[in-house]
Amino acid sequence: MPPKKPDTNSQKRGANVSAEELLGHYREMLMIRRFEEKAGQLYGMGLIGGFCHLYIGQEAVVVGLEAAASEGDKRVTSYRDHGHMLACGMDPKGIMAELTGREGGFSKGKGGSMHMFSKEKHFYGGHGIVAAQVPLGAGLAFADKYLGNDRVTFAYFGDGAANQGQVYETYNMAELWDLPVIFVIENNQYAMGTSVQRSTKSPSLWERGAAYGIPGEEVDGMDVLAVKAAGEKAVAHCRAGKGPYILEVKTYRYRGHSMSDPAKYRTREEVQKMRDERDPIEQIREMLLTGKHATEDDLKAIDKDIKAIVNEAAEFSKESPEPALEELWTDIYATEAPQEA
Ligand SMILES: Cc1ncc(C[n+]2csc(CCOP(=O)(O)OP(=O)(O)O)c2C)c(N)n1
Ligand SMILES: [Mg+2]
Repeated sequence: MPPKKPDTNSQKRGANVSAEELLGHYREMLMIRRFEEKAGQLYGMGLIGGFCHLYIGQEAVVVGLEAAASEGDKRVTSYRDHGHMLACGMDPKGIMAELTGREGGFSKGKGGSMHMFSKEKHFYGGHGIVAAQVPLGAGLAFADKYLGNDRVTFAYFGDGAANQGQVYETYNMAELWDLPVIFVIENNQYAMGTSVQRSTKSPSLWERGAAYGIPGEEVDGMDVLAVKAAGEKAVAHCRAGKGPYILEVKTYRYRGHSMSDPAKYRTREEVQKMRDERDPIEQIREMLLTGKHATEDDLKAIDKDIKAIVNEAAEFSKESPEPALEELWTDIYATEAPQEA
């Protein structure tokens, strides 16, 4: 189904973009959506335990920014992390198996949805403590500055996290030391059940950087091309040694905060309106079809391929064994078992 009211600005922007690029964004965003839908199903079947925060609706944020990143750039985010991992190229099998707590998962089944890492892909988590990843992101950028390379770190956090004190301590140091870090505020308008309007009287979150001398801007987070363009600008700023940059990306989460969410803080109509009018995947689909870059059948074939990859990941996540009991004593700071009293 095409969006009921196609976004004319983004359609215009898409006119100059190659079919290859549009198809790439389409495929990556659809991969995240199908993966998250499957994760939701596995959770419902009792195969995933603990917390699980889905990224459905926010796909354009991470896909747009990854398109602006280069090999060696780093990323760190919150617990709503599955999309970030898929977009930076981590294997869907390893992510799904971590969700089901299996040996084949990125944290050997011991971290779960919120705590996964990949040194190879420069993905530094996956953090359950709201805003804790923000100073960590500045630390990663500090390491790169110290080493004298031109790497950039993307530190993602939410609108709720943006009210945490440690964010502002980090802004101060990052600007003082000209650290190459892009602070990405994924403003999905809610922190659990609290809307931005209920949590702050200064709702323009990126403007808070001005107090520390950090430039930034607001970005339409439902438009992958707009996100990519803003990401390129921010990356150029950081790589030129000019210090940090803030992107407040306006987005929307379609599902509940976590898997149990009474959803009393917004109406169904509000969610439906966003899906109908602003969906990031539908916008690209529309560009592909109207620009005659792809047919309905081509897009169906892409969906089929993606579903096959996701199903394979789900099978792997069921077949991979649970970690052995001895694994309780590995990958931790203290390695000695507690003594009998
Ligand atoms: C320090 C801390 N306080 C509270 C919580 C509980 N908590 C988990 S998620 C969340 C809301 C965060 O919202 P936001 O930053 O907007 O991110 P989103 O979930 O929308 O991606 C809260 C309060 C926590 N995990 N850590
Ligand atoms: Mg939020």
